Parts: sequence; structure tokens; C-alpha cells
Amino acid sequence: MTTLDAMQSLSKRMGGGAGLLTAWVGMPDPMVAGMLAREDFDAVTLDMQHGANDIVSITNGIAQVALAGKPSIVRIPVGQFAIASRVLDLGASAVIAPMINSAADARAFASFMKFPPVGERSWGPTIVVAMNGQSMSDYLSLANSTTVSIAMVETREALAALDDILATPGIDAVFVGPSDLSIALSHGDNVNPARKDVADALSHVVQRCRAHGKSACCFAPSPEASRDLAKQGYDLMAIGTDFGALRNGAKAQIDIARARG
Ligand code: 3PY
Ligand code: MG
Repeated sequence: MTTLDAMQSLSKRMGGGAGLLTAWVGMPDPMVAGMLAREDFDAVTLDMQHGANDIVSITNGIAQVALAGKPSIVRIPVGQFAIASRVLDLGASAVIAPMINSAADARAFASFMKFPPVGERSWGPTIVVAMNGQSMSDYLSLANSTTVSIAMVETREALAALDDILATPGIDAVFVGPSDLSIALSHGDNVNPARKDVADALSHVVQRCRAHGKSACCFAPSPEASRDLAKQGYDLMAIGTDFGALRNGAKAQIDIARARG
């Protein structure tokens, strides 16, 4: 697969309940992103919201993921939409924006993701076209349809505004953050992404996405839950983080080594 094919594979495969799996990377060493890209994930998400990534680690992480023939997704920090345009220039195939709570938030995010007439993304894809071999004019004509804008729904306000967010031009998908949503739905009482009210919200969101012809994504409450979410029609799911995989792997090895018996 060429780098261009890899970068465009996400937009081509999302839609219709593709059930894709993304790795989730908060460690800033690009080797982590490159290593996970070589596992059987469909994409790698580099997290700038809660992970330790900065613009340099994102630049190098995207390059490593591209070398492995996979598309990169970047989650930006809350409200920092200018970073969305920058990571697209660096070769990200999609951007996840956290805490999109209204149509106004969605419009602001989309304006940095899409070139006119949909949005107001500024021109400067020098790095991405060098990576994928596109001409400048091909990049301009294809970028709006091949880069994916993903708005996070993870508050009561966002659920109330879901149809308005989905109807916003330039928003291609929503992504449910079940941990923040569980805190919001319990009025701050607890964080439990596996709770029934969160599962109900996940079902509601995928139905509304279908109705609007847009894609549904989420951080699955567990790898087991992701199977049912795929059946419900989710297009893209994260099933854990690099930090979790490292700690769980270490714990499992320690448990085996210390087992009596
Ligand atoms: C959440 O569950 O709130 C998330 O943002 C998932 O990363
Ligand atoms: Mg969240």
C-alpha cells in the first residue's frame, strides 16, 4: 500500500459500521506509535489531550505510522482548533476534538479542518504532499473529503446538541468519550464507562449518526464491549491505551513469575 493509500484508507473505510480498531498512544517516543502501527490495528491515534505528545512527537509519530502503512489520527487539546490544521499539514488522516458541546463548537472545529467553501483551513500542506506524493492541486481537491473531522460527545450539553453537531457541515463523525460522559451523567459522582446509562447513550449516538449519514466512533468501555458496539454499527473504536497495554503486560508477567505452585 502506498503512503497516499494508507492516509486515505480511513475516510474510505469509515461509514456503514466498519468496526475499525485504533491504537491509542500517549507516549511521545515515535517508536511506540510505529510499533503499535505494526500490530493489527486499522489506525493509530496520537493523543495530545491527556497523553504526553507535543507537535514534535506528533510529527515523528505520524511519519512512523505512515512507514508502517497505516493512517494516523490525532486528538487535539480542548478548544485548540488551530492545532487541527497543523496536524493535517503533518499528514494526519483525521482529528478528534474533545468536548464539542454545541453547534458553535462544531462549526469552529470544522472551520480549521476544511478548506473553503466548507471551512477556512489555511493553505500549507508542504509536508504531507512530500510524504504522500500528491500534487498540490490534487491535495486541494481531495483534502476535504479524505481528512476526517471527529467531534467528541462526552457531556450532557453535547448529547442535547447531538443532532445540531451532526448536521454541521464539515463534521464527518462523532466520538463518544464514555469516561467523561459517565462523570457528567452521574453529576460528578463516579467515573464508570461501563455503566448502563453510558451504554444507552452509546446506542443512541450510533442511531443518530446513522440518521445523519455520519460515522460513529468511541473509546470502547472494554475490548469485550467493542464487539457489541461494532455490531451496533460503530465505525471506529479505541480499545485501550499504550500505557494500559504496558502496565497490563508487565503485571501479567510479574503474576506468572511470582505464582506459587
Ligand atoms: C473519555 O472517555 O472521556 C475519553 O475522552 C476517552 O478518551
Ligand atoms: Mg474525555
